[in-house]
Amino acid sequence: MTSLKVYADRLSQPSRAIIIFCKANGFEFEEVKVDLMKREHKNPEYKEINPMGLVPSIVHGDFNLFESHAILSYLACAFPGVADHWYPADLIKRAKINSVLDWHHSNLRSGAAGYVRTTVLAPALGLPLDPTKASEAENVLIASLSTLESYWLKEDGKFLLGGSQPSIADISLVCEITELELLEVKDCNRILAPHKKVLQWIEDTRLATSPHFEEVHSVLLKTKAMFNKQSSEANYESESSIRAMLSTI
Ligand SMILES: N[C@@H](CCC(=O)N[C@@H](CS)C(=O)NCC(=O)O)C(=O)O
Repeated sequence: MTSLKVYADRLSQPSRAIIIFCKANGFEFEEVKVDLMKREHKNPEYKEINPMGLVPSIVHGDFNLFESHAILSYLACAFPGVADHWYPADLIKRAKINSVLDWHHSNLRSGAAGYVRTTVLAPALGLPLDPTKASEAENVLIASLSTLESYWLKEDGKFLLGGSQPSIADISLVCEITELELLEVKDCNRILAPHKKVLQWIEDTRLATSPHFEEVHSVLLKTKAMFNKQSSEANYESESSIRAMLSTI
């Protein structure tokens, strides 16, 4: 069997999406940690794999690939036995999933990643806090969450585009939003609590990919506890600020 290596840091949203997808589908793969805090993604050896110096990336046999959406669709097609709902063979269903993924990168991701980077992550990255950029990112994030509710989650199914089972887009977008776990609880609540459909969809995606979802997210909970100088058992069900909001639905 051709070997698969996933180069990732679980603190990175797209890295988590790839790892959860591989685990949920029972792939045999090696996870190679590229430590973002140690700036290992800028090492020349890693840049041989991903010249952009970002995570995630994969090596499958002698084929290298970066960009998480491209990786997810490649893996869904390259490995036999991946259930059709992840990346349907039907051309129109597939095109719609690609449409959500493209929307994600220019909307939800720039808002969520931008907000986290300019607030709680800035000190850890040795960057100054930037309230102007944080406020701009928050506006993009809130607009994106509203679009998720009013458009991408408008149909009856539990998942994006009315799906009754998750696709690669569900994992990708949910892992983007779970980065908000790192925020102070009041900020996480202010941004997410009004978006009830989004909260339920995150929970449904967790349940559909459990226990891998919880296991892959445990590092995020530990990091949040470290930021807040608290202890953590990394138990998603009891420590997730996002899940706690479900009780308000
Ligand atoms: N569009 C890329 C984004 C990759 C990306 O931005 N990765 C971040 C972590 S989430 C990274 O490696 N950041 C390191 C840096 O910017 O120096 C994907 O979906 O794979």
